[in-house]
Parts: sequence; structure tokens; C-alpha cells
Amino acid sequence: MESTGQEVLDWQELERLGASPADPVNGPTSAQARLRLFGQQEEAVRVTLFRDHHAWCPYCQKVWLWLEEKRIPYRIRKVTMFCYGEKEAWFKRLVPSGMLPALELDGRLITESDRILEALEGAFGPLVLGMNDPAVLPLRQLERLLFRAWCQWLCSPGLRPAQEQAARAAFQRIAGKFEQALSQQSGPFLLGELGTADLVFVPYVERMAASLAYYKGFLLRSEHPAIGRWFEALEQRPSYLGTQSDFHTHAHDLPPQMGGCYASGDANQQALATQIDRGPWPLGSPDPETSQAEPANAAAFALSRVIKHRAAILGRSPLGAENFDVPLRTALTALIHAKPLPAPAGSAPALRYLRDRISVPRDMPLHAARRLRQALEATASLDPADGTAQGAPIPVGHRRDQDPQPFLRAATSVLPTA
Ligand SMILES: N[C@@H](CCC(=O)N[C@@H](CS)C(=O)NCC(=O)O)C(=O)O
Repeated sequence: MESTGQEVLDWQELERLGASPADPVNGPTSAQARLRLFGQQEEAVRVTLFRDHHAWCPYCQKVWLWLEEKRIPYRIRKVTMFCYGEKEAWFKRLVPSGMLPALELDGRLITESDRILEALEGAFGPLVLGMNDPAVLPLRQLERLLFRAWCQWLCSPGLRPAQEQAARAAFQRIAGKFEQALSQQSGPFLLGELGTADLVFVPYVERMAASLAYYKGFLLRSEHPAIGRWFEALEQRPSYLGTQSDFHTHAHDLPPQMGGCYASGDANQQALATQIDRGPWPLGSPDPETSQAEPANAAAFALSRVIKHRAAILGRSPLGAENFDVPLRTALTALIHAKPLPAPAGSAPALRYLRDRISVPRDMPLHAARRLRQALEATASLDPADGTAQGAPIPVGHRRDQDPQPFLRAATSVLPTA
């Protein structure tokens, strides 16, 4: 069945159906913001956060969350990580190692996320209890123990089944200690209210939940219910929702950052990894990725994000910009009408290439990304030439397929509204 083109909306019609984003400066936390004021004047800004373009760096997420929770006005400058492109020369002059995050406070440059948080606490006061409070220090040590147990399970190649079991048990022992620490309070957070101690855990525990699902078939939230309740409480905070990633993004951003992630290879793991890659989403009930219901505008928001970056998306397509225009509009029409439409013959690999490269929260929040991936997948599966054809595999040693440069160039020169 060829797409007739008649039902497929043109760009103007699609533009009318998109959702306008909330105010990035004073609205809820957004990965797209370059300036955050929380209702204050721009003159109040004393802080610049240098973080990575893709919001993949866990140490950046910790500082980002801290600034958002404390509502400190700040500017954001985004930098390329080695694994997905060339580090900006201006940043290498500022920080010769190229390491992120970095932060400027009253003109003073600070690197190392823990030193950054200490400096911020000195200037603005702690978030509940400070980094070096006697109640926080042992929790920071526990986080490092959990991190190490996770790495030993996830990043050790060639584990035999008995070794997999032992690595999993070692991880679960430490995860149990984290659960104990969480259970000592009447509230869901480590020290009552959401504080620095929680933020220290957030980035890697989020990455643990995603990577252990994908590479080990292990569902952290249901295996460790107190951690599940902690995530639920975090997901009540707009600050966390704005920085939160999803299983697909982390499953594929971690390998080059960690030097490899290794699958257990059993049937349960393989089935879950395939579903994380290809849908359908949500992955199960209860949803192992989020406790949040889908917002009403998820599809419209996804649509507006694609429209904003359409020049770069088309330009990066393996089909070439001209040939990908109709397939992309077909998928977007299917997205916004919530009705499947057949892809033009031969476009399935390019539609799935894009499906595999939507990054949360860089491009859009979790639910919007699901809608878009689902529409791309449904459209691809109706390709009359071959509905099963996949795109080029996602590389594991680097992610230069995600180089942000074409998007930055297109955003500044091709689309005046971007
Ligand atoms: N100990 C440092 C670790 C920071 C770190 O490892 N940053 C990584 C990203 S997660 C980095 O910038 N690597 C260079 C790159 O990937 O470009 C901190 O806490 O800030």
C-alpha cells in the first residue's frame, strides 16, 4: 500500500497542531532552558552552569537539580562530551581537561561536582543538610558503594551465570542498605525533606534502573520497593521531571561513558531490551520507568519539538532530506491524529533510525518521547517494501551519530523561529 499523500499533513498544518512550550526562563525545569530566573531579574544571576548538550552527564544532573531545587537564578552553557562530538575550543580554554560539570560563581570557576556543591552551599546555604554534614557523609559513602556494585555487575564482560548471580546479589545487598536508609524516615526521602543527600543518589540510581532493566532484565523499582517509593516522590517534583531521562536513552548513552555495558543474555533480559528499543511502551504495569500518568499534550509537545528541529532532522536522515520529508510528515500525522498511516515504501529504516535517536530529556520529556517513538515505529511497520527493516545500529564505542553541531547550526541559521 503506497501512501497517497492525501492524508499526510503539510508542515503548516502540522505547525498549527503543535503545543507551545512553557516559559523556559521562569516555568518548570526544562532541558532546553539557557537561562533560569525563577521570577527574579537577570541582574540577580551570579551563576553559570556548564553542562553537556545531551543531559547525559550524571554529575551535571546533580548540580542542575540542586540549582533548580534551591531556585537559584543561573545561566546554562552547553558543552559537547568527547563521546558524541568535538569539545568546544572556548571550553577547553576555560577547563583544559574538558571535564563537566563546571560552574562559574561570581566570576570564579569551579570544577568537580562535589566542590561545586560545596561552593554553592557556601554562597546560598545548604539544601536541607550540607554535603559535609555528619548525617550526609555516610550516605555519600553508601552511594559510592552502590555505584561500585552496579559497575561490577553491569560493566564486567563475560560473566558466567553463577557470576551474574553473585554480582546481582552483591548489588542487591547494597541496594537493601539504601532501602534501609530510606525507611528510617517517615517521609520518602533520605533525611525527611528532599535534600542534598537525595540529589547525590539521583543521577546514578536513575541510570541503574535503566541499565539494569536493559542489560540484566532487572526492575529496580519493583525489586526494591522503598527505592520505588523514592522515585515516586521525586516524580512529584517538577525539578526532577525536567531532568529525568528514560530507559532507552540511558541504555544507549551509558556504553561509551562506562567503557561497555554487558547483557546477561537470558530470555527475560532479551525480551525487555527488545521492548525498550522497539516498544510498545509502557513496558509493563506497574510502569517500571515512571509513576507519572501521561500529560494530555504529550503528542502535541513531541510534534512541536520535531518541527523546531526539522531542518536538522531531515538533513541527518539516512534517506536524505528530500526523501525523508514525506515519511517524517507521515509519522507526525500519525502521531497527532493517533491513527496509523503507512510509510512510503522503503522508508522504515530511516523512520527507525530517528526512533532510536530521540533522547530524553534533551529533546522532550519521557511521555512525549514515547508517543513519538510509537508513531515512528507504527509508521515504519506499515512500510509496504519491508515493514521489519531496522535503521543502522546504535554505536556502542562512541555516539558521534548524536553530534549536536548540525542541530545547533540549523537552530541558529535555517529556522528563524528556533
Ligand atoms: N569527579 C568529577 C567527574 C566528572 C566526570 O566524570 N565528567 C564526565 C562526564 S560524566 C566528563 O566530563 N567527561 C569528559 C567528556 O565526556 O567530555 C565530578 O564529580 O565532577
